Amino acid sequence: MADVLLRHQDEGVLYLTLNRPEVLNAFNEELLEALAQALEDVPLSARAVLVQGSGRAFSAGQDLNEAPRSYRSHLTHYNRVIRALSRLDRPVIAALHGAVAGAGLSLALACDLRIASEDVMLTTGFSRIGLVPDSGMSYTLPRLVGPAKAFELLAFSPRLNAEEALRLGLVNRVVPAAHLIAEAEATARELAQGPRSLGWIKQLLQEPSPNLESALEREAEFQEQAGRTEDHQEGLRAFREKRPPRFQGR
Ligand code: T3D
Repeated sequence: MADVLLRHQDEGVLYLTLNRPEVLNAFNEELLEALAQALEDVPLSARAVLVQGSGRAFSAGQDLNEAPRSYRSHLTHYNRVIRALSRLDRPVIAALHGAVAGAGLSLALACDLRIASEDVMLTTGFSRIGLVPDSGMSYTLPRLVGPAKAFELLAFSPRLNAEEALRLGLVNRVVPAAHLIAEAEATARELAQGPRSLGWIKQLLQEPSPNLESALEREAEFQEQAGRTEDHQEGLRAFREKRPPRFQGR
């Protein structure tokens, strides 16, 4: 039987491919466990992660043929994946094509950057089967589109095309289907050559400060750490020498 999650690393990018194409990469326990483990164990040599789906979709969300006995315990698998994504101190890019539904959309929204192909179809999907959003979507979605739009998207579960998703800010960029992988790879490689401070930038945004005062405090704390990195020194040298920086992620 094929692996439900494919992994390979190249040029500092860890590629994770959801691989249950016969069910549009719907999540079962095996896939969630594999994804959680992969995200918890990203090697230090990987300075960016790219998540994608095999076949004709990114992911159709929970495998509806494997409904859980207890939703609360089942969600521990999803929550492990989302926590690992959020805690990872390196950027994660989602390459989206075809259906991105339910928990598949939750996964995408928990990534740091979303690149979509023109054939993408996004839908929250939960209300269509009488459920509430999970895997962090009640947190991530309103932060991207505002609470009123989030309610609309969650209550009616419309199918959004690439143009609508881009307009709402659910995806960063839309590219022709034939260019999706190349574009996502190029972006991931560029991030993999970025400075150590990307991890702190991610942290500042993933866990937003509750008010201006605490934002100022946290920025000062992270800037202190970033200021001590080799990458900061390299950035300063490159500026003086009028050349692009060569960051090592340290
Ligand atoms: O469990 C919990 O803890 C709760 C968590 C819930 C989180 C969620 O993700 S809730 C939302 C779950 N997802 C959905 O409701 C989406 C269900 N799928 C669809 O509505 C449609 O498949 C799509 C709109 C995504 C795509 O439509 P289309 O026409 O392009 O493809 P299709 O023919 O419907 O699907 C192709 C095959 O994939 C098909 O199998 P078959 O007939 O060829 O043998 C279909 O049954 C299968 N498939 C699609 N989605 C799922 C699935 N099988 C299992 N689970 C799925 N989610």
